[in-house]
Amino acid sequence: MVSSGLTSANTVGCAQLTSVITEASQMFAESTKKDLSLEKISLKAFQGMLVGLKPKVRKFVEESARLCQPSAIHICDGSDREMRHHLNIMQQAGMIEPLPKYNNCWLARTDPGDVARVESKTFMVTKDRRETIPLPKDGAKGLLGNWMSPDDLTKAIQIKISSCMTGRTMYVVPYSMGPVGSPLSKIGVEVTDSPYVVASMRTMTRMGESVLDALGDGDFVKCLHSVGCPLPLKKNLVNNWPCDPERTIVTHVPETKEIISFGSGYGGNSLLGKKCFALRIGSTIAKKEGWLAEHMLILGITNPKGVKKYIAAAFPSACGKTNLAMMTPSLPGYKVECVGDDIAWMKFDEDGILRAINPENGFFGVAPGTSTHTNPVAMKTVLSNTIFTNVAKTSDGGVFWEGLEKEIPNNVTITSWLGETDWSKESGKPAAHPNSRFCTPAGQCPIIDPAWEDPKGVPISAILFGGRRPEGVPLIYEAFNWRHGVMVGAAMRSEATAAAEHKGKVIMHDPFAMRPFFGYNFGHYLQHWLSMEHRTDKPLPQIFHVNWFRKDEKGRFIWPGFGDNVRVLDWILQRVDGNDAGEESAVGILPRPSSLKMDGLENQNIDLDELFRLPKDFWQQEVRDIEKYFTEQVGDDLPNEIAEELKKLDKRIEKL
Ligand code: SAT
Ligand code: MN
Repeated sequence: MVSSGLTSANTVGCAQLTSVITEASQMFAESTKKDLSLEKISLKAFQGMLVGLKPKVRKFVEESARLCQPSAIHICDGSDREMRHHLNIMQQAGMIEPLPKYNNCWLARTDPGDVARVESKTFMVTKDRRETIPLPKDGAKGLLGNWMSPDDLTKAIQIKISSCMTGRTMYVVPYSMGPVGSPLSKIGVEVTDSPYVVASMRTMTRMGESVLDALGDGDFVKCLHSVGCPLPLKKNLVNNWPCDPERTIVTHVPETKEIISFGSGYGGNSLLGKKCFALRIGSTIAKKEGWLAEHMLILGITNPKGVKKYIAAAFPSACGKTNLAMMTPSLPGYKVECVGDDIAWMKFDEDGILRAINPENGFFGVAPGTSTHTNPVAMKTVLSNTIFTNVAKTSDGGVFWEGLEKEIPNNVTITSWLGETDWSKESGKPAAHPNSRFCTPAGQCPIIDPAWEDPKGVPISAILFGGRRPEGVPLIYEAFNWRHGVMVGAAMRSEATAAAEHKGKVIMHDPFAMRPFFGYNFGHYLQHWLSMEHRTDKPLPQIFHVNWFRKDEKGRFIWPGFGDNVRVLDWILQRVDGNDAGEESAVGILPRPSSLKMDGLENQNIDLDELFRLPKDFWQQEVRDIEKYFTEQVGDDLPNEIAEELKKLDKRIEKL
C-alpha cells in the first residue's frame, strides 16, 4: 500500500513538505503491516459516493480514513434533511436537547473541561521557527503564537491521530469560506468525528454538494478533526460530550495548507473554517497573495442623508464585535446593517479600492450580555435554527444567561449550564458559562446587509481598532495616517475575556486583535500592513481607535455604549467625509468639542472631559509597556517605521 515518494520525517530539511496527513497515513499503514485500503476497513455504512469524489478530495478522504480508522464514512451533502439527521443523532446520543420555546433551537452542554479555545495548545508548523514567531528577547516567553517543527507534528500525529476514530463515523464536510464560487472565496474539506461540528459547520459556512461542484479537482485546505475518543471508551463521558482536554492539540501547516485538530469539540478548536482557516491559514495565504485576513466585523452605516459607508473593526474575542455589527442606533435617521461579526477578508479591487467579504455564513456569538437592551437584533436572530452551547435553560423550554434577568417570566426555574436545577443568583456562580455561545445562520439576521453575499465584497472606508480599556484610553481617536494607524493596531491592548483559557481581568497585549490568530511572524505581518500604502493609488481607509469601556474611579462605565456608539460612528463618518471635526492631540485626532452628537444624552451626565482625558503618567507608562513588548516579543522583526511611530508618540506625550 505504501506508495513511493514517502518522505521520512527526518528528511524534511529544505525540501518541500509533503502532506502531513499523507505521510502519517502511509507510515501508519507501514507500521501496522496491514492492508489498510478502504475496502479492507470494515465500514458499517457509507453515506455519499466516494467514487463520485474528484481525485484530490478522494485521496484526502481515503488517507484520513486509513489513518483514523472510522467504522463509517458520511460525505455531507449539506441538505436540510441531512441537518435534521445530524440533530437526531445528537439528540439520541444525549449531546443536545430541544428548546421547545423556539423554532428548531437546541442546547448543547459540553464537558466542562472543553469550553473555550486553547491558545497554549495551538501551534503553527513551519520548517523555520522565525517564519511563525519573532524570536523573543532576553529570555522572555514568546507570546505571539506557538511554533512546532514538522517532525514534532508528525510524531504527535502518529501518537494521537492513528485510529482516533475507531467505532465512530467520519463525516466529510466540504465547505466554502465566502459565497460559493466567488473569486474571493476559498474552499476547505473538514473530516471530523463530531456531528456537533458538522451541524455547526453547516451554519457557519456554505457546506455540501455545491462546494464539491465548485471545487472540481482544485486545491483545498485539508482539515482533520477528531474529538479523540475512539470506541469503546476508556473513561465515561461528561454530559455525553466526547473530548480529551488533557491531550488537545490544534495544529496548522501553512505550506501544505493542512489543519489537524485533536481532543476538543468546541468552537474555534473544532469548527476549523473559522479561526484555523479564515485567520491562521488565511493570513498566510493573504500575505502571499497581497491581501488581508483579519479578525474584524464589517458593518454598513447609512446616515440621515442616505449616504452609506462600510466600516471594519478589530476587537478581541468577546469585546462586542457582534453587538457593534448589529447595532440599533440611538440617533434618529441612522441605519446600521451587518455584513459580518468576526472575520473580514479584504482585497484591493481593480480600481484600487479595498473591499471586504465576510467569509462566514453564521454567527458564533457570545451569549452572556446579549439582551434586548444590548443587542435586540441578535435576540431576534437566534429565535430559530440555532444551537446554543453552555447556556442555562428555563423550565418553559427557553434559554437564559447573565444579562437576561429582566427578560424571563417570573414563574420559571433555571437549570445552569452545569445542570444544576433551581439555579439562583445567590449560588454566586454564573448560570451560563461566560464563553457560552449561539451558533445561528447569518441570513436570518433582520438587518443583514443586502450586499453581504456580494462576491465583489463591500468597499471599506474606515478601520477601527479597540478593546476593553478601563483606564486612560479615550472614547475615540483617529490615527494621523496609515503608518501611525498600523502602530495603533500593533499597540492594541485589552482586558482578558473568557473566550480563551486566560484567568482574571489582566490587560493583555492583543495586536490587531490577532494575537491568538497570527498565521505567521507578527513582524512580517506589520510589514505586510505597511505595504498596503504602496499597493493602491486610491486613499486607504482611515484608521481609528475606539474604547467603549472606560470606567470612573468607582468602577462604573462612563460611556453608555451599545446603540449610543452610533455617535462615535457618526463622527467617524464626518472624518471620512473630510469634515473638519477633529483636532490633533498627543495620541491622534480627537473630536472637536460639539462635533460628537450628544443630543438625547443630556440627562445622563456624561463626563466628556473624562472620556477624552489623556493622563500623562498613564500614557508614559503605556508607551513604556508597548516599547518593552515590542522589544521583547518582536525584536529585530519590528519594522523601523513602527519603532519610529512609537518614538513620535513618546515625544508628543512628553508635551502633555
Ligand atoms: O471559539 S471561537 O474562536 O470560535 C470564538 C472566538 O474566540 O472569537
Ligand atoms: Mn472572534
